[in-house]
Amino acid sequence: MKQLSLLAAGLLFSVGVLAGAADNVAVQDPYVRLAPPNAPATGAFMVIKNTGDKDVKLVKADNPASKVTELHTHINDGGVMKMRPVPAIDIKAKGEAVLKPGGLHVMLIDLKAPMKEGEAVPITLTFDDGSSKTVDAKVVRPTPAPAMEHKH
Ligand SMILES: [Cu+2]
Repeated sequence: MKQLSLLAAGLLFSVGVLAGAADNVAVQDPYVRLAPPNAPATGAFMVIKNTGDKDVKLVKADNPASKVTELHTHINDGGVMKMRPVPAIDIKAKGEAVLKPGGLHVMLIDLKAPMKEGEAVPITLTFDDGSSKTVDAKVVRPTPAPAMEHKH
């Protein structure tokens, strides 16, 4: 009986270790930008909140809709916005990382099939302790930028 409860405790412990950082991470409003027809790539955006007291790094993203998935950011290179892969995205303890157009994003490269508005793409996020979380990102048609207001 004693051995059994020790075994049970051991199992509980390993489950806790496996869950890890992902347990303290909440993802809000994940979405994928609907790519124009025949576009080879698109971006996924979301807010990743870390409710734990340890900093977490997002080190990898994966999804079944594209052949390659990368973590990207935008940099201003002499006035031109360019995308660059980043090795990780930091989510500070009790903080959040905002993935949004023009900033950090998950890049879906080499799409296997055209996406449809409203369908969900499961995106698996892997953190630096090896734990992971999968979120369903809805495919959303990008809203056109608001028209500039002219004042005279
Ligand atoms: Cu990108």
